[in-house]
Amino acid sequence: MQNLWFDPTEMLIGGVWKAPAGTLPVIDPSTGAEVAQIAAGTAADIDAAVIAARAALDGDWGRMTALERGRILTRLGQMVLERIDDLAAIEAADVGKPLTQARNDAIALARYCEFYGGAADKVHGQTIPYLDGYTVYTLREPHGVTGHIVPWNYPMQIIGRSVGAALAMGNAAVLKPAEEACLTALAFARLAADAGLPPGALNVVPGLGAQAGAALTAHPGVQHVSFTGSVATGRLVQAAAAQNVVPVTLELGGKSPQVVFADADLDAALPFLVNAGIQNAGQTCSASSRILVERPLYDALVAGMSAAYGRLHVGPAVADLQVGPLISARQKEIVTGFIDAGRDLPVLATGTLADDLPTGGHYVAPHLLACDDPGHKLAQDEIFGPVQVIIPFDTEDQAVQIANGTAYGLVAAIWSRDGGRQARMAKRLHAGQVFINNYGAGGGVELPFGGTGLSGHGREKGFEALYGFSSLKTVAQYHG
Ligand code: TXE
Repeated sequence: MQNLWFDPTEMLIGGVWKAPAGTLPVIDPSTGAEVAQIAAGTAADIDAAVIAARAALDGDWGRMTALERGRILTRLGQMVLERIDDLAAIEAADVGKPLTQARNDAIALARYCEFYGGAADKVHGQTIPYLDGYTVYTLREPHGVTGHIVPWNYPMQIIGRSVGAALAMGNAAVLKPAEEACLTALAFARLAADAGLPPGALNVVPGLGAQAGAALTAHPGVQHVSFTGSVATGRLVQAAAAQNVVPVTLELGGKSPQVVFADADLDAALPFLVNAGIQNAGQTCSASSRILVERPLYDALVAGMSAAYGRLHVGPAVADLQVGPLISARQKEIVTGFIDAGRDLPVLATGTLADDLPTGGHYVAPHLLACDDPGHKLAQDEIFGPVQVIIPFDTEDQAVQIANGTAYGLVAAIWSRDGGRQARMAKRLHAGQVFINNYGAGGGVELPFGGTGLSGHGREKGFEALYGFSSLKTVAQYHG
């Protein structure tokens, strides 16, 4: 790969770039070709990283004021902005993301650094009126060493929201990126050092989940674990952290519905209905894979979404079409397995695979399916690919029942012109974020994000994340 300002095979531990004992291949999902090698970090590397993080807390990093931490993050955001095109090209080759979408991720990473840079010195404690002779106040303190397990679907955004908030609060971070997506994590760490982040404040150990990941979540020197990924791995992470009795933030994906009522502005809704299903080839935790539509609007909505699907083209990341490849052969197998399991559902429309696709790439055409049965596997399970089902409903109560009728609860949207209905639905839907007449609100870094049910617990993004990455101390001073 060209234009790298770091050695992809190295790990960052305590400010030193170290060669690993072994490496893993980096496969370009657009072609199937090996484009680099990354470290296969071990439990010993994780141990060294945790020790280095603790040393940073006991050293320069731990002594820095909130203002100084904020300045470093703000500077880092600026440096990310200056490297947007390089970061986008690296991400496109590493995870197969179409260039425009990869670029948007780099912009979001910069935005997280700016937001948390600005917020670092704005997290205040309280004074609490109490008994005569006492002064009582609260302090927000860092947890200490924070472990960050990041997936491959939005590496830059998830690093920004998790590591950015942790550093702003004065924690020292150990980051284990996904084995399929380590390059932008390393690129970011290199920029962070150049921005003035002291050695050990951010450590990056690439490696396999079952090895480096498991070692990090079980390490007794880690005081907080932040995990984004599958439900199955989330359970393991929470169980491992429980042994050390440390807090965990879990963001585990979803089966997010958009509920479209007959009075909705369909033309305004259509781009959101489709894009929320196919962005990043559907490999998005907050993807909207269920479209619920009130029956009188069913035919018009199906016609509109089908026409939009007809305009979707799938190709390599560098072709920058609407849809790129899936991350891996394994993910393609999972998604095509779901499409097979939906053989009983009418296919309303599909996207188009570009001509002359590289044979080693992991391409799947987007599928739009009709589904009368809200209990169907495709209407219940997270697919994590470009597949959406349309489910009709007749009443508001039924819409709520279907929308809330999965084990997940990450995001939901309501499309209606009726203000009363908007407010009722927003209260009744099980989700960490509800959007009214939009979906995603542009992904704002300011907006607290997280789930209920199998979608996980804890909140990231916004100021809420700063509370999550800190511990509250109450000080009661008796002075008579
Ligand atoms: O996830 P894993 P996978 C869902 C999505 C997808 C499925 C499988 O449905 O099809 O999960 O993806 C690390 N201890 N999501 O297998 O295993 C791993 O190295 C500690 C939704 O990639 O959860 C990687 O860094 N860590 C999701 C991270 O966990 C471990 C995003 C995620 O991998 C570990 C990704 C262990 N024992 C997948 N095993 C979302 N919420 O957006 C693995 N890891």
